Amino acid sequence: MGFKISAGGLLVAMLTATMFAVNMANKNGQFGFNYTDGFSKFGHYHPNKTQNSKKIIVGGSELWRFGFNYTDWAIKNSPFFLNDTLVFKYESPPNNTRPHSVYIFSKLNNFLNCSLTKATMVASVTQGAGQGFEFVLKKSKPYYFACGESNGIHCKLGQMKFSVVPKFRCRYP
Ligand SMILES: *[C@@H]1O[C@H](CO)[C@@H](O)[C@H](O)[C@H]1NC(C)=O
Ligand SMILES: *[C@@H]1O[C@H](CO)[C@@H](O)[C@H](O)[C@H]1NC(C)=O
Ligand SMILES: *[C@@H]1O[C@H](CO)[C@@H](O)[C@H](O)[C@H]1NC(C)=O
Ligand SMILES: *[C@@H]1O[C@H](CO)[C@@H](O)[C@H](O)[C@H]1NC(C)=O
Ligand SMILES: *[C@@H]1O[C@H](CO)[C@@H](O)[C@H](O)[C@H]1NC(C)=O
Ligand SMILES: *[C@@H]1O[C@H](CO)[C@@H](O)[C@H](O)[C@H]1NC(C)=O
Ligand SMILES: [Cu+2]
Repeated sequence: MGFKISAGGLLVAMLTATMFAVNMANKNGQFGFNYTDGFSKFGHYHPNKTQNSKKIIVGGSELWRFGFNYTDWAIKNSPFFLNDTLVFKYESPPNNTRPHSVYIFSKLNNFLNCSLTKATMVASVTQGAGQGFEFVLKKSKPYYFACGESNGIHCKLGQMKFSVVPKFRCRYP
């Protein structure tokens, strides 16, 4: 009897220790604390929701232009994360004789065949100037982007289309 009770006590102690360890793992993403990563020395978590979100210039140094492979760019620059900001930069007319814009499709089919009549303009030909047009990836869903100019020619032949699916960012990668 006495043995059974103390074995039960030991089991409880072990479970408690395990739960404690799991709590540590969940809070910090790994075992053990790193006080520099959002924890005070009392172990209280102070999230900084904007700390990891990034601004990504679409196309990098190529910016948003005709003939650059944005599908390839998106693949090479993924993953994208929730609350990351895509920055579309393109000069306004008349300096830019081939002005661009930014459209969003809600349906994959329309994106695939560049049906811009089914898309929504999010940035006009003038909105890419200066610091560029900023678009925040707020939802965990696929986003389908394209340039809407020249009756879909920029989308179809100019390769000015890409999709991204923002992921939840792991706080402690
Ligand atoms: C704690 O985090 C800092 C900043 O991210 C890092 O430089 C340091 O190496 C980490 N220390 C440990 C023990 O993980
Ligand atoms: C959160 O992180 C951002 C980017 O690193 C920084 O500019 C900002 O000051 C931080 N805010 C707080 C409350 O720590
Ligand atoms: C653009 O890049 C994608 C992904 O790397 C590739 O599959 C496709 O063939 C490229 N398109 C052209 C026209 O080169
Ligand atoms: C994104 O930002 C909004 C507004 O700042 C915030 O409420 C939300 O929690 C953030 N989401 C993520 C996944 O960081
Ligand atoms: C056109 O380019 C000139 C010279 O770089 C610049 O001063 C002007 O602001 C530009 N105009 C527009 C509409 O971007
Ligand atoms: C593209 O696909 C959509 C949906 O299947 C269809 O409604 C539209 O007519 C198609 N457009 C073209 C130009 O093929
Ligand atoms: Cu264009």
